[in-house]
Amino acid sequence: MKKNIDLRSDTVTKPSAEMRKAMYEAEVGDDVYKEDPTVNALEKYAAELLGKEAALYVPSGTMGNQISLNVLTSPGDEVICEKDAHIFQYESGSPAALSGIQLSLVDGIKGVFTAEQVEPLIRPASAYYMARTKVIEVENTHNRAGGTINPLDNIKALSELGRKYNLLMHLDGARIWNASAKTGIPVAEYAKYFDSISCCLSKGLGAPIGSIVAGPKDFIKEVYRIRKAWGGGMRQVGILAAAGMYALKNNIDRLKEDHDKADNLAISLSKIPGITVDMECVQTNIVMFTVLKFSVEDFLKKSRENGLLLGTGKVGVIRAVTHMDVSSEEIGDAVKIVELIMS
Ligand code: TLP
Repeated sequence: MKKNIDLRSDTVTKPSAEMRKAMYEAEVGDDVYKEDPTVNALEKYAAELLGKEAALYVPSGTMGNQISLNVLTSPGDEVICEKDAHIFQYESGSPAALSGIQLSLVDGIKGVFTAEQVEPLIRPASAYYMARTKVIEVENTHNRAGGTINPLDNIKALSELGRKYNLLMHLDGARIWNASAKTGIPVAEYAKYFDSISCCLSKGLGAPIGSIVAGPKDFIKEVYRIRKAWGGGMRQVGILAAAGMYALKNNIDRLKEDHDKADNLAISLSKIPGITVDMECVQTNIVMFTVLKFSVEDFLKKSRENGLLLGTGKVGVIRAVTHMDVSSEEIGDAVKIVELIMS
């Protein structure tokens, strides 16, 4: 049977033979006692890569974001983020449920909002009857906007504003590696403007699980405490951290290939009558498109019947994500399937 072409997400990648070998050979210990040498090495390596004092391995990007927000805020505080931010759209209402905080949404353009937009949203410190503005959150690359990159100058301006008003900065850098691979700007340069950063090993980097939270030592100490409180203390988890280390050492540079595949896919799809692609948003490994002839559900069903798995973005939008387990040839086949459905 022909294998499906799976473009639902870059999370669908499976560990390669080399990654599995690293996992098999990993030295392990009880990480709750901080005795897992492989986890310790991963955290040290990731902290250095991100230019932060310390880092902690957590099971998922959602946990990384939510623990970070929990540590940075107190109940009743407010976090400013983009209206399509993952923490708002796709994290099960956790800011309210787990930390008692509310989100203030900014209408970004292609996922990017500016300091000028944020400043009027910052609540006056004297207004005791209002939520207290505490954090500005930035997602880079921005998933729901289509993998768009937040320009470094814009991030600098946001962080200057944050400093002016005593706000903290959190980066959802689930795909910061993609931003860095595309712009050539080191991840540490992006991370420099943030107090905390969460970034994923299990998206384009191809590890089966895991994210990294990084920041100052005292912040990470608290992250460690909350991770345990939320049931995220793990034991001989070096077996998984080895995959994360392999991913960081071997799979960052190759992300450019995923970006090229996304470019090719977007260009080909945009030539198919009845399909619209916002080409300006195709900056990394995500392609968002709309179809005229079918509802999203019908289109997804038809593509699945033809061996092509796609996902969704914003309402009415179809999402295709390129990754290491899909070849250029398969991207060509995916285009043929869409042509067939639309003909
Ligand atoms: N994104 C997933 C889905 O949740 C949509 C995907 O397939 O893209 N931040 C960003 C920007 C993300 O895109 C994701 C995952 C996360 C955080 C959460 O990571 P996990 O899935 O590890 O909790």
